[in-house]
Amino acid sequence: MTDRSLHTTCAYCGVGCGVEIPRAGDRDIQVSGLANHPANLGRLCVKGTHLGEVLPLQQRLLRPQLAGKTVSWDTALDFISQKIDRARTDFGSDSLGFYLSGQLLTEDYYVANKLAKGFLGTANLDTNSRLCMSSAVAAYQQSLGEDAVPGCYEDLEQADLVILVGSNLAWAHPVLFQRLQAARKTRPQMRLVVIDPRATDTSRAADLHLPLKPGTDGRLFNGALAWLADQNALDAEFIKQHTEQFDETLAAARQHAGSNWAALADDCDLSLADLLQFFDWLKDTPRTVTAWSMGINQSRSGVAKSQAIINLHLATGRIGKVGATPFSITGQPNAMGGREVGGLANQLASHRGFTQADCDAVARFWEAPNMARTPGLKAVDLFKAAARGEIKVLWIMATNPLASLPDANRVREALARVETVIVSDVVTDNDTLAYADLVLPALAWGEKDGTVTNSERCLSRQRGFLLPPGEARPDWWALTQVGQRLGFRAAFDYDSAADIFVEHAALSAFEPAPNRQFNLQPLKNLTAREYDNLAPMQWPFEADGCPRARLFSDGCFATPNGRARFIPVAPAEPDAAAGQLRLNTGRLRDQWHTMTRTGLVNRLGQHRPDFCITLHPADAAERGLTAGQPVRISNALGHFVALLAIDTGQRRGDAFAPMHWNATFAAEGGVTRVIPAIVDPQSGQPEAKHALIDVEPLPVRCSGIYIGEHLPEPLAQSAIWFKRSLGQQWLWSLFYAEQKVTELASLWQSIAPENSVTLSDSGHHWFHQASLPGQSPGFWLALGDQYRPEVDTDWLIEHWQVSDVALDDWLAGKPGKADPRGNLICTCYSVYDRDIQGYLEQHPGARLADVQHELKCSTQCGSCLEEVTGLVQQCSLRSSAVETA
Ligand SMILES: Nc1nc2c(c(=O)[nH]1)N[C@H]1C(S)=C(S)[C@@H](COP(=O)(O)OP(=O)(O)OC[C@H]3O[C@@H](n4cnc5c(=O)[nH]c(N)nc54)[C@H](O)[C@@H]3O)O[C@H]1N2
Ligand SMILES: Nc1nc2c(c(=O)[nH]1)N[C@H]1C(S)=C(S)[C@@H](COP(=O)(O)OP(=O)(O)OC[C@H]3O[C@@H](n4cnc5c(=O)[nH]c(N)nc54)[C@H](O)[C@@H]3O)O[C@H]1N2
Ligand code: SF4
Ligand SMILES: [Mo]
Repeated sequence: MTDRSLHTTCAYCGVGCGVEIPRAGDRDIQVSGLANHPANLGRLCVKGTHLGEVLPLQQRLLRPQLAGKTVSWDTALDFISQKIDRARTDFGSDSLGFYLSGQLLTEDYYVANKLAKGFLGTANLDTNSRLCMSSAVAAYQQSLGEDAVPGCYEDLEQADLVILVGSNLAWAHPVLFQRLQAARKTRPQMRLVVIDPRATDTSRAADLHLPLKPGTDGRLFNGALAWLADQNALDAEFIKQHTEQFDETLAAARQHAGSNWAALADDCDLSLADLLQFFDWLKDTPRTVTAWSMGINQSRSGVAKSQAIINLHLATGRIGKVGATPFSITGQPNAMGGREVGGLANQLASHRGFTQADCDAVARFWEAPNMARTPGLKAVDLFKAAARGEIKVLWIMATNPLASLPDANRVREALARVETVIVSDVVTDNDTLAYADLVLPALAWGEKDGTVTNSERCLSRQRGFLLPPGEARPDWWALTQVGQRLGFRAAFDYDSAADIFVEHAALSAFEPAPNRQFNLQPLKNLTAREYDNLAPMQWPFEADGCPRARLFSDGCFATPNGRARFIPVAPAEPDAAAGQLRLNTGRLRDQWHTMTRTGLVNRLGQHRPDFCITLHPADAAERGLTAGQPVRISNALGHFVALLAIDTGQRRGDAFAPMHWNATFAAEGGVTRVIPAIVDPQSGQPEAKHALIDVEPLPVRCSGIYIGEHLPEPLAQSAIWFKRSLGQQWLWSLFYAEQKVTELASLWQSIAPENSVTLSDSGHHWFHQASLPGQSPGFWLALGDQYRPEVDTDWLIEHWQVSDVALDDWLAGKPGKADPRGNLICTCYSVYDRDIQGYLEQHPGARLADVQHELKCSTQCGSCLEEVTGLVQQCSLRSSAVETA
């Protein structure tokens, strides 16, 4: 650390990369990867690289607001306490609800849990991790005895076979993916298998991609177990010494998968050759890591599928060893910390459940007067109870449920029904904030202080390096103030995050169960200074206090008898689609969830600027759809509108749309409006990846682009719009079903600022008008009678406010030479696909390293490495085809 630099942890994904901040106190910063952080060793992905741009104050929530009016914290906190008090008296403790997030710090989470479960007497406290990790959690608990991820990142580097199931690691956990790719370079014997119904940047890097029928993973893994048993390729000694229930489990797997491998391949819609290749590699590779994520968890049988994966690892003894482990990859920066403090409604702090003994132990430690003794409502059920009017006060913190829970239209009705909705957030605008009675301004990344735990159980500090803006306060602080007002002064008398952390560590070491892995004993006496300087470290700790990278290496599991449990499973599959398409939803490389932060950064919008739904070309053709046109996606629950994209990497019958857009960024909302609230019966995790939908063209008479600060009423009325941040201004894409260009142009003219300049054609097919650069308020408008006005958006964004381009080009919104650069590939160095293709055309035989050297693309954060590699490969294939011909 240089004198003024500061070390912290990235705000985004569960890889948990260390970040170096050059100067404390400065909002305009260029962050870099922390060289000695064990998660990233100096690397950062594109989201991490742009962390500094997410800090501007324009859209920051700065003061508490009650019914839309600014109030003092005192008024706000009194209001909450009175509402909670009244609801408890009139309707009982279970009329209260807390909905938290894996983006809170461990300290925030700990205090919320203590308040609800220990002092208010309700376990109606759940978290968005329910939508994310809860299936893996339940599987670990049942199979291994504790919610404890057995492996570590190094295992992905040391394995000879890495299987990624339902994970788009290249986009969702880019730094981990880079570590994997770097290891493959140095250890060419390593193989990568990717199991995902659609082609992704991750699958394109694989030795074998299994584009299976969605939802058939359980059958595939059961088949693998049965096949390995037939081949006598299981670890009989490990099974005998360290596990139980093997025979029942193998019998169930055989029954589910059958023994006709051709039929199994058919059921999964795979070729028999690919299926057997996968099984063969499994048989021959003791060092196997199976890493899974949302393609497994977000399903009606996410727990059973996770168990089918764990069963396979137990049966081959591939757990707790170097390069051999089942490994669920967590999504959010502190999903793991949340699990450690009991953030789920069916857990108590420190990996405890709701047994009498656990409840008593926690109650004793907290000296809790109103200990909750039964599990509370899981996320989807909590909002269903709210819709029935049973929840009177709901406190939502660091999550945007109206945009991320399934069946958004019902979630909206639920929020409208709750008497008091409190939302703690850091931005002024998101879908959920619109339904808040009371809004509380929280400290954001860079301002807040505490700890997070990443996917490999590594605990690191997020450190504040900026002064709190306005009246924003830590989330934990707001909770403690309410606790104190409700009469629990001593229990919530914390001065700092450090105070809370040591209590959390002490509770983890209090009356520990014999085989429980989670125990922060060595950290329970940290001084404030030691906490401030805490270096990243993995739990659990050896007797001498040294961190341990792998769990269960001695074959002793966290169950009461120390044996791992095989679980017989036959995972249910999603409903069949009769004439409908199946909607798969997930992530893009440069956006984070509901876009409240990444959606404000121009550069992060460049990689995939539009909200698109992707179909196979044949499905699009069958419906008479062409790329770029707006389409209406619907089912009985609701509808949303997106633009059509076409990709042969999409299976026939399947569609994919990103989860990111919502009512804040698109007039007709996002994907969750059509996702049914079907949940896994054990974990309560919603099936977010298999909704059945219809897709039809949206009639469009006229479309437009508008750049400005606000969308003026004549244009907004009756428009279907999507908006994208340009920093101070927004760019709206507009579509109109009824009006013609001339009608809209004349409506607009009635309010157009003076001195605007116009360009239009005599046939009234298009109309462009803009304020001259430097004029205020600035705007730029194009209307046209096709799906998109013919402008080069990237060029326009760069030039609409500068006066050094020809007026006609500027008004036309494209360069005279008509030289659009295509799609942005490398956000760090602004390199477009046409730049790369142009270079490759001029330099036949150029290799990836030449392109990187010349254009610099993929040399900074590396997030685009797969795409650049793909372009180089395409080009060399094309030239060898030409040579062969
Ligand atoms: N850029 C970016 N990164 C993120 C996030 C973000 O918002 N943006 N969010 C973070 C969070 S919280 C999470 S949980 C993680 C999620 O990380 P991932 O789980 O890797 O991401 P997803 O895109 O949700 O889904 C992964 C893949 O599952 C596939 N899939 C769908 N159905 C099936 C199926 O039936 N079987 C199989 N085998 N695969 C299927 C999808 O096609 C998709 O490619 O990402 C984290 N990282
Ligand atoms: N269809 C579909 N739905 C999904 C998924 C999917 O793949 N498909 N994925 C699911 C998954 S895995 C996840 S994790 C969820 C994510 O869904 P959400 O948690 O709803 O998404 P975010 O946009 O991350 O919401 C975080 C909110 O917290 C605010 N915030 C940020 N930092 C702080 C802070 O320090 N304090 C406070 N109080 N607020 C803060 C942000 O501005 C934002 O409004 O979505 C789930 N929903
Ligand atoms: S991989 Fe990217 S988003 Fe995830 S923690 Fe690292 S820098 Fe942040
Ligand atoms: Mo997640």
